[in-house]
Amino acid sequence: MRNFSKTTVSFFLFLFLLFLPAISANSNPAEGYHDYNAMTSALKQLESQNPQIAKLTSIGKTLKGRDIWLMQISGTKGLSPLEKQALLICGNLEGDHVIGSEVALGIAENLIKGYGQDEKITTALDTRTFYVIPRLNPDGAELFFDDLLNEHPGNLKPRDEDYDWLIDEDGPEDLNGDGMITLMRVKDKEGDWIIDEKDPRLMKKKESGTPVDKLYKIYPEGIDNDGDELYNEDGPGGFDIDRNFPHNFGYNPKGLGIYPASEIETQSVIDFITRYAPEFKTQPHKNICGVLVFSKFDNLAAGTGIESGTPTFPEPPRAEEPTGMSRMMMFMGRRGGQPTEQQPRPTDPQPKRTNAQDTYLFENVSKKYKEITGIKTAVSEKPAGSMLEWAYFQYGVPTFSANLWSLREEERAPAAKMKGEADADPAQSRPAQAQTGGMDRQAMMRQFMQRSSASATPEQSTGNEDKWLKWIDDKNNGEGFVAWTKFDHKQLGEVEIGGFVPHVRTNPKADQIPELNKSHAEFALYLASQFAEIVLDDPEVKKMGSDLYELKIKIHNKGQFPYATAQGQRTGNINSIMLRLKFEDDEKMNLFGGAKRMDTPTLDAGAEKEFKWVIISPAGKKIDVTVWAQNGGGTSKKTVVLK
Ligand SMILES: [Ca+2]
Ligand SMILES: [Ca+2]
Ligand SMILES: [Ca+2]
Ligand SMILES: [Ca+2]
Repeated sequence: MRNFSKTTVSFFLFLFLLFLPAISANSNPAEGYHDYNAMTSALKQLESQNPQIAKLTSIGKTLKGRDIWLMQISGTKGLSPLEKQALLICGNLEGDHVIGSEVALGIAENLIKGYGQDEKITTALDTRTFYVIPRLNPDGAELFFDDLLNEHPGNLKPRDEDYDWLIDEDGPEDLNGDGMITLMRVKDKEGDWIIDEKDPRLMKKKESGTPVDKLYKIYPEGIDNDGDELYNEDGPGGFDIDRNFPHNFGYNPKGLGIYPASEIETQSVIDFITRYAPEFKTQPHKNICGVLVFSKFDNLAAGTGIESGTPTFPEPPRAEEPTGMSRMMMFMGRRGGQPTEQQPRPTDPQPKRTNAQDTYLFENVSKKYKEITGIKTAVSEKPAGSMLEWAYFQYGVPTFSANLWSLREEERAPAAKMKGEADADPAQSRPAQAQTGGMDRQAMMRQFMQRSSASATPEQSTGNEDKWLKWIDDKNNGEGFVAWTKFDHKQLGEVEIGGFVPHVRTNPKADQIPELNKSHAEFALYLASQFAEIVLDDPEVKKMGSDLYELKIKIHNKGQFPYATAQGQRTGNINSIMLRLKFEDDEKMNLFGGAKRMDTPTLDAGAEKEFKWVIISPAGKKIDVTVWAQNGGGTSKKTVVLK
């Protein structure tokens, strides 16, 4: 009888919970956002209504057959689109960071519709090209529009996350029927979590001496579908595109990709930027002089330069633990008993911090970003394997990323505004919900879940949970957190289900999009206006004697960025500024020392450089002077007559 009545209560509780969505009526976060079809039509319409300046192409097809769209925007005057210096804008790398694609689309719309109407935009498009990839990860983004709310940062490539030879066999379930996947907390003597006494909605790591009856385990909401005692360990697949770029790439395949740039999405954008095109006999998109990313990482409102996070590289073998090969070497080359030399640990050659000579540039742009957008702070994790890092550290151009939606100034402690806290690695300081659910059922689970930010479980954290709760309570009418509620779990017994509403900390409500579009279009215009412009001044000729002339040529950079960043020079990816003389008559004209071709790796903003030659030549002969500055406005030519 007793059992029966318990079941009855559970049944009524179940019925009650079934109708909960109608009662709580949290607004759908995807309302007012473009799903794949809507995004595609919006882009096609922009192109068809403005064919002179907008050109839409697909730079790749995802696993699910969706196009990765790229909109090229360039005015009808001036150089051809490929000859103009270009700004690449790329959004929605993380599947659930859909706001990035909305703002990228908004910028495209603003630029296209403003051409011929707004003077600033018209000038910008006649001197610059904008490449806009609004949604690099359309497969992942599509889950944002699903009826069931669940955060999914990766793409949709299936993968076996728990090495049980089954793929995507155990995804989460919405057990309490509230239309979203949150978390379950369950009392467990072996748990690592306790309820935070400051706010019982939050969980924190246990302390030494915590009584065992206060300990909890945390799981994503759902049941164990395959009976391996792991809960929701292998849901719909996915690799996080913004951790798949070939810089600072970790060896942990979970969530990052199988190898650097293993994913179609990553390959498509890298290929677009760097591909050699036989029809042009060059890399046509080397005109890209700057990159603006919208991703969960932020170096505009949050901070200045780019500081990498820590990828999960494996421990290199120590000298005292010889590997097969070194054991054999010891056997062949050394007598027994001779101590082995301590091998220094291999150092990672990939830069982790902004090149010191480029810091000012990031600082200046960050300052301007805050001024233009009014967004003064952002909380950002440190990137690892991100496009932000790759485009700067490997491709070598100034690269910036805005996360567009984050805790703002008033929610942050005043001291954190300066530095330090904003840069703190959240992995070190996250409260419980951060740790992707803290699946401590098995050591293996712990290992890969904690390593990966793109596991199949709900990514519930950006750190700062307490501040988000404050924001939800004070600024969001209390919407955004599902109160912990008891639930009778058929496998775990009594659990509580609750936690942050998916997407509330990643994407703002759609009514904020127009303002973000406007301010970021303004910022994109500013960024493109900063590129280096290498100008060839009028050459000076001085007659030094009969048939002897001095030729002086000056170039200067009238842009606001250096011709090449210090990092760009290091990568060797930025072509030097090349100056070349061509004589009208090579037989009768000769250089008195020096060379006809002079290369200069860079020129700072406002800087100038003078070149001098002494030429032996009959009077009246001509010299063609050409300056080729790919990252600084292209080719300039002048002709001088020796007299
Ligand atoms: Ca599996
Ligand atoms: Ca639920
Ligand atoms: Ca499994
Ligand atoms: Ca399972």
